Amino acid sequence: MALHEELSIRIYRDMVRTRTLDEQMIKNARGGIMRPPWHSGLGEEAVIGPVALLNRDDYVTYTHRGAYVWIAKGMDMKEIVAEFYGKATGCSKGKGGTHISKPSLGIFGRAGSQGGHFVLAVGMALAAKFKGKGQAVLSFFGDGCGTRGTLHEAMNYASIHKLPLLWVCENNGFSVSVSIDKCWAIEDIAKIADNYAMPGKTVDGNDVVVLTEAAQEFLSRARKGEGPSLLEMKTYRWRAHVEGTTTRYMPKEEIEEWRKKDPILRFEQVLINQGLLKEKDILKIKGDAEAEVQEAQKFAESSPDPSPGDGLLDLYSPSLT
Ligand SMILES: Cc1ncc(C[n+]2csc(CCOP(=O)(O)OP(=O)(O)O)c2C)c(N)n1
Repeated sequence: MALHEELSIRIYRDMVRTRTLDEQMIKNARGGIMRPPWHSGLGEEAVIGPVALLNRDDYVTYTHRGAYVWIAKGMDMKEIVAEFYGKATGCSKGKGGTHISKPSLGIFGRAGSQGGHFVLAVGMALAAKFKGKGQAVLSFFGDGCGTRGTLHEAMNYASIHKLPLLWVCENNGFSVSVSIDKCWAIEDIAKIADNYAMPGKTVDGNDVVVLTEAAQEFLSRARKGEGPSLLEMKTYRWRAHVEGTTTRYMPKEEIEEWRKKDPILRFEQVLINQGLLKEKDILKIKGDAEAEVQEAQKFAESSPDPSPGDGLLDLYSPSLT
């Protein structure tokens, strides 16, 4: 299954938009005016591909490098930056911080306890199955949090009940400062799919075309009622676990090697070779992304703080849509 033109350009544009936002958020975190921590996903932009395949009413869970998911699923940058600034105009009215949510787009925040979201994804997939409208769940998880026991119960249950779910392991080689070989006894995490009688595949996580094509196949399987699957994308994070912390455990040569595999530059070359993009289109996309991020930044800075009296509002919602 090849990626069609509209999808390819949309993925490329969203990769550029998110990288531009990520770079701005790194500055914001350094500047000390933004209180919540920033977990950069620079180098992991191929995540955009599978998300770009989702419909508005599909559900998605994200790791703490979630900007790629929020943007590709359709969130407005303004409501994201404003949320990080704790402003009343943020997507959770300034009360969510890093736990970005947008229920109308199938984004329900993030489990602070790593691995907590495995079972929440199963709940979403059960809901999707009961509704019977062909919705699917795309659930990202890091290689570190994949070592939690919740993974077992969630994958086992999802497979027994043939839930419409695609697990994507965003394997960037580290759990904070602990390297993958100290967390997993196997080399390819996708191999665990066999234990749950579901298909599993490991792909080059910096090749957005290969990754998206694999996700396309697994998502269509999920939508047909054939059950869950596991896709492992091998990638690397270019920066520290969280801004402001050390990268001493990351060999400099290793970072350089991975920077050469930049998923955006690689995809850009593919699109140029296919005649889908020209140099001037690329400049325009980058310029537009920069303008969009600056507008979001200004919006967040000039937005009002939430009023203290609103602190106890929105604690319970009878409906998530
Ligand atoms: C249950 C639990 N244990 C530990 C932590 C602290 N913690 C936060 S992020 C993280 C590592 C996550 O690594 P990974 O899942 O690989 O995601 P990545 O940071 O590589 O994107 C840990 C151990 C936590 N939040 N919850």
